[in-house]
Amino acid sequence: MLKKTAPIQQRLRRIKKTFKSAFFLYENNDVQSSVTIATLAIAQLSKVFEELKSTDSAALSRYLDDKRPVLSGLKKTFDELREKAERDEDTIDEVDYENALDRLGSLVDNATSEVPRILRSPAELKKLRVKWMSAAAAGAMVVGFFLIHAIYRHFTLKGHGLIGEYYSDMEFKNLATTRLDPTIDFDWGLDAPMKTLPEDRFSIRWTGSIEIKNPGNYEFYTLSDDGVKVYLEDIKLIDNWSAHPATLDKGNAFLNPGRYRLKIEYFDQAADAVIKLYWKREKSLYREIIPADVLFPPAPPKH
Ligand SMILES: [Ca+2]
Repeated sequence: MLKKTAPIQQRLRRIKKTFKSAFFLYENNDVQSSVTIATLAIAQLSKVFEELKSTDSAALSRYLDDKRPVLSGLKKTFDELREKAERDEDTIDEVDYENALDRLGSLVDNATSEVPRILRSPAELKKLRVKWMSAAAAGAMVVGFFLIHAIYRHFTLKGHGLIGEYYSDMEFKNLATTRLDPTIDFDWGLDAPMKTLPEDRFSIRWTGSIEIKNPGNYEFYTLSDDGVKVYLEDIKLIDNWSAHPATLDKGNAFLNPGRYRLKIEYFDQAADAVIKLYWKREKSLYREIIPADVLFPPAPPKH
C-alpha cells in the first residue's frame, strides 16, 4: 500500500487534475480516453462524497444532498457515453459530450472550493484525514493506473501530430510559440504563420516520431519555400537548406515496422512561405500528406 495519503483538499485537487486530463484528451481528439478519464473523475468524486458522509456537519450534509443527484446524473450520462465509445467513438455527438464535460467541470470546481470551505473545523479535517487513509491510497493507485493507461494510449496508440516550435528568426533562437501540429501542410503565402511571428525571416522545428506499420520502401517528400531538412532517426533524408521558390524534394528509406524519431527543420527568408510533408508508401500510386494518426509528439518525460 502507498505510505502517504492525501487530506481531503489534496484529493479534490487531484480530481480536478483528473478532470483536466479528460478535457485535454478531448481537446486532442482522443474522445475514447477522455470518456474513460472523465468517468474516473466521477468515481473519485463519488468516493470523496461517500467518505464525507461520516462527518456530522449539517452544512456539509446539505451540500452533499444537493450535489449527489447531479453527480449520479453525470454518472449515468458518462456510463452511456462510455458504452458508445466502446462501440465506436464516432457515435458520440461532440456538442453533447462537450456539454457533459462542462457539467462535470463545474461540479468538480464547485466541490474543490466548497467542501474545504464548509469543513473549516480543524478537528473535522483531522478526523477525516484518518478515515480517508485506506480509500485514498486505493484511489490513488486506481488514478495512477488509468492515467498511465490514458497517457500511453494518447501518446502511443493513436497519433496526433508533431510538436512545432516556431521561432521569430531564421536560426531557431527566439522561440515564439510551441504547439501540436496534426500534419505538416502549410501554405502561408505572404502572411505570417501566426501573430507571434514575422511575415518573413522565421524558422520552425517539428519533432516527434512516425509509426511504420508495414515493412517497405518509403519515399518522403517536402514541398518547401524556403529551406528544409528532414531527419529520420539521425539520418538526413532531405536537405535543401537554401532560399528558393516552392520546391519538391525527396528522400527515401526502407523501413521495418516500428516507431522512428522524426525531425523537420524549416525557415522562410522572404515572400511566400510553404512547407508540406508527404510520403509515398510502397505499392501506393500517390504521395499524400503524412496523416496525423501516424505522427506522435515526443514522449512525455519519464518519472
Ligand atoms: Ca519564401
